[in-house]
Amino acid sequence: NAEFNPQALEAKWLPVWDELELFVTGDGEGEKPRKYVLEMFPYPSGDLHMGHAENYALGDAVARYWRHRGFEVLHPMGWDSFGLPAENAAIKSGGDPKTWTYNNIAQQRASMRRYATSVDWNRLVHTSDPEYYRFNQWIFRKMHERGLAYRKKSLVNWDPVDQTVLANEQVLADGTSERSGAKVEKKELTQWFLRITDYADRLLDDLDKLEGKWPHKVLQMQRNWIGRSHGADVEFVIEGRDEPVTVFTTRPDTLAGATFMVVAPESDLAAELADKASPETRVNFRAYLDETRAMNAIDRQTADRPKTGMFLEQYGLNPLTGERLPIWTSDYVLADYGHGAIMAVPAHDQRDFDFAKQFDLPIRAVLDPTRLEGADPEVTFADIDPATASEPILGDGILMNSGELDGLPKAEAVARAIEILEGKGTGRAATNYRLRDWLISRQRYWGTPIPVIYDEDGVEHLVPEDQLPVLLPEGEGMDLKPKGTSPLGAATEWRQTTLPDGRPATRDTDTMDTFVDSSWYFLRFTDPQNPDMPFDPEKANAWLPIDTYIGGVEHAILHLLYARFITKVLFDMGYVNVEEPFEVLLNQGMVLLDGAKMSKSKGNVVLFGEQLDEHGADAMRAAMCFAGPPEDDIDWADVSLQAMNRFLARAWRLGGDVTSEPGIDPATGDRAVRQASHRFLRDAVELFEQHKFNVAVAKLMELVNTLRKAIDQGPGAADPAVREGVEIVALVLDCVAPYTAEDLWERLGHKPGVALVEWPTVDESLLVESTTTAVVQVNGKVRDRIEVPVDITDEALEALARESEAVARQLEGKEIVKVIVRAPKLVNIAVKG
Ligand code: ANZ
Repeated sequence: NAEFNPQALEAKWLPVWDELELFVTGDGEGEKPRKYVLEMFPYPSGDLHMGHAENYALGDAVARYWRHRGFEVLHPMGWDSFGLPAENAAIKSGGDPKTWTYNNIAQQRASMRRYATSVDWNRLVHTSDPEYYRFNQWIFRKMHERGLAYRKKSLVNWDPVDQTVLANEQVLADGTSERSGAKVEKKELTQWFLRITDYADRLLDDLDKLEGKWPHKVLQMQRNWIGRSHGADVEFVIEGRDEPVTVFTTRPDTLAGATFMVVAPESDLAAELADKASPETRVNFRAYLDETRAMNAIDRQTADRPKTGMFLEQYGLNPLTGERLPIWTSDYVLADYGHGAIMAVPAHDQRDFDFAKQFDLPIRAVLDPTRLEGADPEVTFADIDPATASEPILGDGILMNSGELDGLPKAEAVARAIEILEGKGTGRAATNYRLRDWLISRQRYWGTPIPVIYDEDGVEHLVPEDQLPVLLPEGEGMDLKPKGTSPLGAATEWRQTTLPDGRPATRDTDTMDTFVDSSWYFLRFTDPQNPDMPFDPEKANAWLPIDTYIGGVEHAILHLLYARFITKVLFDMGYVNVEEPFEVLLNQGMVLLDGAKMSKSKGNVVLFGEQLDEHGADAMRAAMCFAGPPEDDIDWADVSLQAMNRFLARAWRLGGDVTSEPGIDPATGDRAVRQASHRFLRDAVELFEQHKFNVAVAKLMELVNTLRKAIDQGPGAADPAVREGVEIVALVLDCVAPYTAEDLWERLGHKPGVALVEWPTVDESLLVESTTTAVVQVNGKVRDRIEVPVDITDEALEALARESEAVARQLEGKEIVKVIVRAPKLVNIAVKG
């Protein structure tokens, strides 16, 4: 018997598979039903890593499964190849981001081939190819035509040492830069935005359709990110000011409980009000503003931070009660949410409560929860009055101190308050979103040039479609070091251009956020070589939506939101006929080592290439599927690739032992062996479709054991049912360990290409259960379970039950008073003494 050698199998089958081109897919025009299976495409930052190994093992199991089930499967691959790491590597080494990127792609591609992911290699897409990014520019043009792309001045985080814009995540809690340690400043830049807020309602409402198909957690994260809240805009007259100030509140019912107002320190209103205050307050305000600017948004919103702020010496008037409300400024009010000003209701809002306690401001309750039906009669209002107690009243209650709202519960009071405000003309129902428009300008080199030019008056003009792509100039020799403006600004020749009418113009020197690239790549895969369009709508529609999208939860918010947004925009333009691109989303867990995330700094990185060399692709792939539910993290320290290879060898050896010829009717073989194989086939369908790959592999292991026994102990290697079973092993094994499966298939006397072999029809007559489990109870307590024929008689079942040792022990020295038998499921023996 030959030895199982995973490395030899790879060397043997890779060239054969290349030749056969098993996974080349048409345009979906065939008769077969279709599936589009996609893994999130990799960023080429070196070789593949263990996270990729998991992602592609799971995704490929799904793709291979559907092919066996008779579907035409689109399973493409590409690279998300623009972005900062390439640029930083180039700055460090003095090279060119392009060289670095395409070298890494070549390495990842070679690894992926060895890993045997069943992709259509004719459909490769690299987002840094001009053939791809020209359509980023095309989409930008189309969006601009529809008013969905616009320019606006905006404040960005600025690192004065590294001379670069920072993402919020790069600003540390103390307001310094993660890169240079410098105090981060805010700087105003004119930037391009995509109007995703126009789609906020659709992006939110359509999440309901994905319930049950996407992880609930991801849906919730998307909902929170969009952050829609319903409430009211309320106008407050300000003493000594012509225009009233509008505030947004979700609780107009609490209007009579407002005891002060707060404005965001960096709002225009705060500056204006401070200007009218005493000289001392003006100076203090400047200092407070500087402190606020140095802080990041996340810190500002942490609830348990001590409240800071100051009185601006101005007053507003409560539109309901006419009461004078002092106006304060504090950093817990954000300039870019709602109207950047609030009415503070300390009795019913935690932050306002903390602020009022800090600065000794009045607290007046307007909702009494003790008067609600079902309230605890022991608790009186005096016990919980926020004016004296240590916390506000946040929930429902009956309105009081509120004029005509008195006596109403919260929900009714909210509606009534809006009616009253509308009647007076001092307020109206309003909705607010946390979602902001998508800022896409980056002062970076390695990205898609923004296809806009400016004439001598600074007026913007889109680059005409027939002049696309705006090519990125060669990076070789270019100074890519951050210096405050985009490196493209230094490409003087590239920068100078002309308008169609011959007037001189200069190019926009920023590049696009690389999330633009990944927001539509899945559409390009349906028509990857199209020179005129991002894709032919007919081809895209033949495949859409993506049936299963597999990737890490780190993309739960931005990537998925942007991809959903661009899909909806293209839907509105008539290019695709679906509004949601991803039908089912599978978020795999992380691959950890000894419970910790792998990272270079911890020195605990398990290298993909080393694992592959040492144990082979099949053991890695099968182990990734077997390690547990795909959503859970895998601890690589608990995974044994040696053990997995022992299993694969066991499966593979079956092929050498089968002695019956192909083509003999398996129905003439052993029934019990056939039952095991066909029950496995039935279970495997459900398990693969529910992504329970680990259970599928466990059951495959059981079937291999059953077949080993059948060969060694009977009915023997010549039984056609044994051959049938081993063929089923090969076919299902292909989903998780394709090299072993292909070789096993060959050993059974077949031509190469097990990946395209169709799933056998399950013989239903073999699925009928002929035995069942009966429960034996003594005095109602379960004492034993016994396997019995489904057609057993009451008498025979009772006799079997009495023979059970566990039951006999319970009966010892006792008197049986009654025996109830319900064949074939239950025996209950009542005893006394
Ligand atoms: C009065 C009030 C009373 C409020 C009460 C809440 C409870 P969401 O749900 O997140 O939309 N708010 C409004 N604009 C703000 C800003 N720019 N910065 C910080 N806070 C702001 O929150 C809406 C509530 O957050 C609003 O309702 C307002 O406080 C506050 F018992 O108004 B509320």
